[in-house]
Amino acid sequence: MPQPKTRWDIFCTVVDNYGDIGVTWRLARQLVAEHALTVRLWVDDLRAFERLCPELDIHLDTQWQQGVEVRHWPAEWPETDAADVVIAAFACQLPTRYMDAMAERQQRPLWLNLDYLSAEDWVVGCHRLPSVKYKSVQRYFFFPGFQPDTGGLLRERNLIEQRQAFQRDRASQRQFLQGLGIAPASDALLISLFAYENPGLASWLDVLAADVSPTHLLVPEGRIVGDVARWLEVESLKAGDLQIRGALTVQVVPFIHQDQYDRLLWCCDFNAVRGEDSFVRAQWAGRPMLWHIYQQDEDIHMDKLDAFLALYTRALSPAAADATSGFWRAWCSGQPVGQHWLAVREHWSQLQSHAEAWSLEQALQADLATALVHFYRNWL
Ligand code: TRH
Repeated sequence: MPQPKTRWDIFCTVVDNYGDIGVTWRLARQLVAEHALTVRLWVDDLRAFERLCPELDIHLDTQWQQGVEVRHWPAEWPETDAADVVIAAFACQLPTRYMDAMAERQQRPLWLNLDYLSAEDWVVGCHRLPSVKYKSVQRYFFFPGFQPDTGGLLRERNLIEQRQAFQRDRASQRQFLQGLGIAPASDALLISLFAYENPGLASWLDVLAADVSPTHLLVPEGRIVGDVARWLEVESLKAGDLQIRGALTVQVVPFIHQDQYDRLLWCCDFNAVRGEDSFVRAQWAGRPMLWHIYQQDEDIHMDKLDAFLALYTRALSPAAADATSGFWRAWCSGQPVGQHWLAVREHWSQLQSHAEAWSLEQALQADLATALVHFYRNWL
C-alpha cells in the first residue's frame, strides 16, 4: 500500500520586504518538487507574495501554485486540521486555534521554528534544540547556516551544475539578458545592485563613472533606485530606463521571478545583494559579491556581518580579506565605498576564484529542505 504523503504546513508573516516570503516560497516549492510532500503555505500578506509570484490571485483564500497549496492566513483563523510537520518561519506566532489543533492530534506534529540565517557561532549550539512547549507539543529550533551542524542553506537539486552550465554558455546568457532588454557592451563589467537605501552609493557610482573601463549596472526596481536617481540627477527612474554617465551605464530592470533573478546573478561579474535570500543566491552564483545586511536595532546586524566575513574571507590572502571586509563594512554603515571598490578590484582574480570555491564548499553541506526532511525522519 502506498504511504499517505506527509503533510507540511509552513507559516509566514511578512514583516517587510521580500525575504520572509522569498525564503518560505522557495522552501515550499522545493519540498513539493524534490521530496514529494504535501505542502500548505500560510501567508498573511499576499500582496508581497504577488511580487514574487505574479500568477497569484490575491483575492483567493486558497489556491495552488507550482504544486503548493497557498493559503491566505486570515486574522480570523478558520477551522483547520494540523499537519504532520509545522514550520513557523522566522519565529512567527502561530494562531492559538491552530496550536490547539496540533495538540489534539493523536500523533503529535513536529513543530519547528525556522530561524533567520546567521553565521554566528552560537547558531551551531542552538540548532535542533528543544524550545518551548504548547500543551504537549514540543517546539524545536532549526537554524539555517554555513557551518556543519547547522541546517545548511536553501539549494535546489542540481543548482550548481545548472549555474555552471549557464555560465559556460555565452549565447544563452546573451539571449536571457536580451529578453530583459539588457545588451551590455562586450567589454563592460556587469554588476547587479539590489540593496536598501544607501548614502554610500554615490561614491561608488562616482568611481565607476570615472573608470577607464566600462561598467553596466543593473538595478532591479526597489529601494535603492531613489539613490541612483539622485546621483543621476533625474527626477525618477522606472524599469527599462537607461542612463549613461562617463564609463558607467545604469539600467533599471523589472522585478523578475526568483528563477530569472538567479540567472541574472549568474550573468553578472559582481552582485550586490541584501537581506537573506538574495544573499544566499549570490553565493550560489559563484561570483564576487557585496552584502547589504538587513539593519537591526543597536547595530546587532554588524555582529552578524562580521561573523559571516570571518568565515567568508578565511581562505583569502590577508590583503584580499581586508579589502572585502572594508568594502562590506563601509557599505553596511552607509559610508563612502569608492576607495573600497578600487581596493577590491586589485584582488579581482583571487576574489573570482574564491567565490566559485566558496559556492562549491557550501554545496557540500546538505541543503536546508533535505536537512528538514532528515530531521523529521529521525524524530519519528
Ligand atoms: O527583501 P529583503 O530585503 O528581505 C529581508 C530579509 O529577508 C531580512 O533578513 C528580513 O528580516 C526582512 O526581509 C524582513 O531581501 P531578500 O531576503 O534578498 O529577499 C528578496 C527576495 O526577492 C528574494 O527571494 C529574491 C527575490 N527577488 C526576485 O524574485 N526578483 C527580483 O528581481 C529581485 C531583485 C529579488
